[in-house]
Amino acid sequence: MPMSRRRFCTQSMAALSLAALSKKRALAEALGSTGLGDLYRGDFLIGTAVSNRTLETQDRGMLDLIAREFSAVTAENCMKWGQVHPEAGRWEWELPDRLVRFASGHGMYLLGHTLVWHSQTARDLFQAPSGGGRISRDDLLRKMEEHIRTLVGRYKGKVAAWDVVNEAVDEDKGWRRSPWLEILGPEFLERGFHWAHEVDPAARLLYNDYNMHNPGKARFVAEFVRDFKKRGVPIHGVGMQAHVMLDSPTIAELEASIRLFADAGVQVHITELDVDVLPGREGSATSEISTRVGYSAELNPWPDGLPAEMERRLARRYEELFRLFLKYRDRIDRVTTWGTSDDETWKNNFPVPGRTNYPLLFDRKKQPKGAYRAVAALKNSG
Ligand code: 9MR
Repeated sequence: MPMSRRRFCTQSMAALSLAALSKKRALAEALGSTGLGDLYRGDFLIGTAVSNRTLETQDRGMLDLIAREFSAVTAENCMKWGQVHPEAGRWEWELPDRLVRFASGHGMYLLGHTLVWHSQTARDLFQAPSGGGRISRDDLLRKMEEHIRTLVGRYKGKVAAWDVVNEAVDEDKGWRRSPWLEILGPEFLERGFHWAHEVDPAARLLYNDYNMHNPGKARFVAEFVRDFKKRGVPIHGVGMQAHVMLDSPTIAELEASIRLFADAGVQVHITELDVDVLPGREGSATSEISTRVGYSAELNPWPDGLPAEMERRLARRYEELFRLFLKYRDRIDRVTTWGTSDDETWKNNFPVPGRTNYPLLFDRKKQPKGAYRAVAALKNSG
């Protein structure tokens, strides 16, 4: 086991207090099963994203399921700039605080998502404080530093890893032309990593993006990661979101990217795994958040349940993905699905609104699906 992974495991084990451990065990026993997180302990963490709805309603059923099945949780929305810091001087701590308490209470590894992103920002983020016009470089740097210091500082020692920068690369074109890039240049990335590290030196810091199987994008990311490491910018991991479909990307494409990032000297986190089973249209195979495709019944063929053959295909897809992840268990720290049960997935509304999708491991009644059993069987069968 390489050094970084050993250190990482020791850290997460230390975080697992005895009280939390026995609570988790009692819960697993009461429910009569061992969760995926336990099955994969020793390989990598198994995570899920926690929705605002779950935190707002304190949905017991969902929270118990998450505590039993997973060893890591990500803030799906509640720590994004626009939600936690909707305008200068205003912070909304209620939901992130609840998530932090839940994760600490169950000894779970907590992912902060995300410090710097072009989407879901505060409305006034890129406006000059005096009103009118675009913010200056110095003012934006000041805002960014204050945001990172406040957020990372509040959860120091509680958030184990941060997605410091999200989606800053534009497929084959290099840096994404976001306001961050236009105002600050690519330097904004390293500033973010340095500030987060200064505030919480123990937190693991990640760069996170989608379509990381795209060789052009992956090469670009691996190159700046190498450059960061050479120049002492504190980056510890690359997050491959992995919003995939049944047939694409191929396992070979994903494998090539995992190797590329591992060779660049960082750990890999699979950060937002889900498998879209619905028919696509041009544009639907991307996770670019601005993509929209109009609704039509032919794009929503299974509103009342997924046919058995599709369930089997979904299970086979999850199985081949987890086989790949297990092959790289020394380089992969965590595999997180983007949500727990099919009723809460963003894929019901993206890129086509109002569909019935089936991308996760638990169905709409929170029951484990064939895909879950396939993932569990990889461990149960030794
Ligand atoms: O799952 C999130 C959804 O609830 C939000 O409406 C959406 C808005 O931007 O963001 C979703 O999560 C995204 C994540 O933060 C970054 N990678 C892509 C995810 C899916 O859009």
